[in-house]
Amino acid sequence: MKLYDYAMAPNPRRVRIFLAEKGIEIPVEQVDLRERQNVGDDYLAINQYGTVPLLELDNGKHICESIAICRYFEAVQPDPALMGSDPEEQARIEMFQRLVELNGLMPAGEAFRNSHPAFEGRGMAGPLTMAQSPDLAERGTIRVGKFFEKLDNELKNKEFIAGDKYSIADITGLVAIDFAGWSKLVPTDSQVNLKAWYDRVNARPSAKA
Ligand SMILES: N[C@@H](CCC(=O)N[C@@H](CS)C(=O)NCC(=O)O)C(=O)O
Repeated sequence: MKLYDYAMAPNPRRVRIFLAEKGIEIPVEQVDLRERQNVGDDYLAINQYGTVPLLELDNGKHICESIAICRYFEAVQPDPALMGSDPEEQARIEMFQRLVELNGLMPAGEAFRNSHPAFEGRGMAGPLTMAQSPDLAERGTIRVGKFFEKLDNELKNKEFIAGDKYSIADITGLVAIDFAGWSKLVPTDSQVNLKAWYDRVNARPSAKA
């Protein structure tokens, strides 16, 4: 088994944090996105989408998509549960994970990819050549601001995003906020619930993964 990773990239970090929380260690191979190794023939042969993370199983098969990879490890090693333990909790955690991914992580990516000079011609992750879109960067920036507002509101009376337990929703939330910071998008001082939650999850040893 091996995880194809890129240490600087946000999505593989979600998997690394998840594994650290579970205390699982597996071999890791770096795919250098700056050198465009992810769109070389060798990598595309195992993942035609040209993205990381990618999990290679012992049977030689592959699983891409961060949450699918996390789902695999949750099934292999249920403790500690990071995706819920009963039907309602599972649905609630999935709901928040998805909300944070769609409204925080993806807009943070839109803002960054569509404005940073290093991503010229790389408006989309993977092998497609796609021009940057300043409109998408602007839209991403606005949406990240709205996301901070909503998350601050959500965290008014809760320790973690999905309730009283740390979960995959917090992992995606932490990674989304750090990624937004690459575009200098940060919570405001008045977003005290969000900031307190951030400090809580960022203080966990897994945040360094
Ligand atoms: N939804 C995918 C997104 C994967 C993704 O976009 N990964 C980025 C790194 S954070 C990537 O591989 N980028 C390749 C590129 O920029 O060409 C997941 O969660 O795994």
